[in-house]
Amino acid sequence: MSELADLARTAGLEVIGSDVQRRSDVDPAHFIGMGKVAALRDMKLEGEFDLVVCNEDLSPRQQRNLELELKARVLDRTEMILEIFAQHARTHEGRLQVEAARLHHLLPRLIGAYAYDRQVGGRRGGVGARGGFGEQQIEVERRRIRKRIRDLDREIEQVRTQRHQQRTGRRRAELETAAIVGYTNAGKSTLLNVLTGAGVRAEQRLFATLDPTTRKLELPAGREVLLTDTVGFIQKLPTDLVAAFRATLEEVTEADLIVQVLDLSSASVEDQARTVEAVLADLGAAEKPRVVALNKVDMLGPASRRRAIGVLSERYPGAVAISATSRTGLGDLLSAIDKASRGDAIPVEILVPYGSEGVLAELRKIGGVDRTEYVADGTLAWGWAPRAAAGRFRTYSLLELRAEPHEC
Ligand SMILES: Nc1nc2c(ncn2[C@@H]2O[C@H](COP(=O)(O)OP(=O)(O)OP(=O)(O)O)[C@@H](O)[C@H]2O)c(=O)[nH]1
Ligand SMILES: [Mg+2]
Repeated sequence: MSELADLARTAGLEVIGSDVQRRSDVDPAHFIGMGKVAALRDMKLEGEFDLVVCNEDLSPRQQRNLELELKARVLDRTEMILEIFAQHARTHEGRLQVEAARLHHLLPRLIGAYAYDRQVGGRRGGVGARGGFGEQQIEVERRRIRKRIRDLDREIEQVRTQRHQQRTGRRRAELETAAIVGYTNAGKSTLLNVLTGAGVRAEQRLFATLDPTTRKLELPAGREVLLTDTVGFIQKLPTDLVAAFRATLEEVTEADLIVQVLDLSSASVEDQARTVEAVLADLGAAEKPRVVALNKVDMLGPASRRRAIGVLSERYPGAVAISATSRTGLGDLLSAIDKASRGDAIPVEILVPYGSEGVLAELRKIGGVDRTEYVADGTLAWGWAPRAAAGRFRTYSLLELRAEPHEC
């Protein structure tokens, strides 16, 4: 419920109270029991609130009935999240995805919108506004929305293709890719900024980031990887949203490495970790190599810090405690990223003639150089490269026969 309050505030609402009802069954007509409905109606008559947000998803019928009883807007959790996404979407791609998700959600609710507007007159604009339609208009409106959804789907498909091409372009650069994932507000953008100077907006509110940003990250030995910051996860992530954000979420599914950021200062850090785990599994990315960063350690006292690190390290052995804002633990994190992002590395042993030092610099950038030795013909270097890129060094290789295994 406190997360729902945060969501409401992020959407620009003022939260004046919250309540929980324990029931063995959800009321199919109103979601909450009639006693609760009556109590809310009294509060509404006294002008205490003008909007109700429910932390679960409401059926179109429940939503319509509640709106009629309370003569107030009633939003469910999905709509609250969609509203925030709509407010925060900046890019063309983001806007398309949010609009598609909203329309998918709206379609079965058109009757609800109509009923509410007929009874009390529609409040246009602001959070939760749904247009009011005349009876005969509803079918026309439905058809219009279906067509718009089809157009949006087509445009989103184009965006996906473009993103795919960009990623293929990056692959050609043959750098390994890492995606930063985590619960919303965990500090993902702050981490990208502190590691790469990206200058992405990072702030104390939920879903500050919707659009992915990719930057080059230089690891201690000089190798470069591409690091992408993307949209945060949340419990009960609306399925409409996941489907609509497929283009964006492919940044995660196609990354070589996952950098998972956990907010160690949150009382719900374990729940949040479970949520992230579930979303990663949904995306088919749970088995990718992963580095876990336990962020915001600066906010904990020594004892609670030890306790929290202990609990989470059990679940994520090798997790690195960091503070993105105080810049602590970042060296260890980079080493962990370095180790985990070597992909399918194969040894490279080359002789680089003097004057071709660029080859060595390239090996440092996409793989690594462990040792060099100067000899009469040039520089001997021992290191490694991702298998996909190793071919570039073939001309200089002393390992030609070993690097290309033959099938018998
Ligand atoms: N004290 C402290 N605050 C941090 C740290 N890292 C991030 N924050 C703060 O946490 C808030 C959220 O940070 P963001 O980087 O925007 O988080 P995010 O994961 O990108 O969040 P969304 O994009 O909204 O999902 C900001 O106010 C940051 O300043 C940290 O290590 N310590
Ligand atoms: Mg962010």
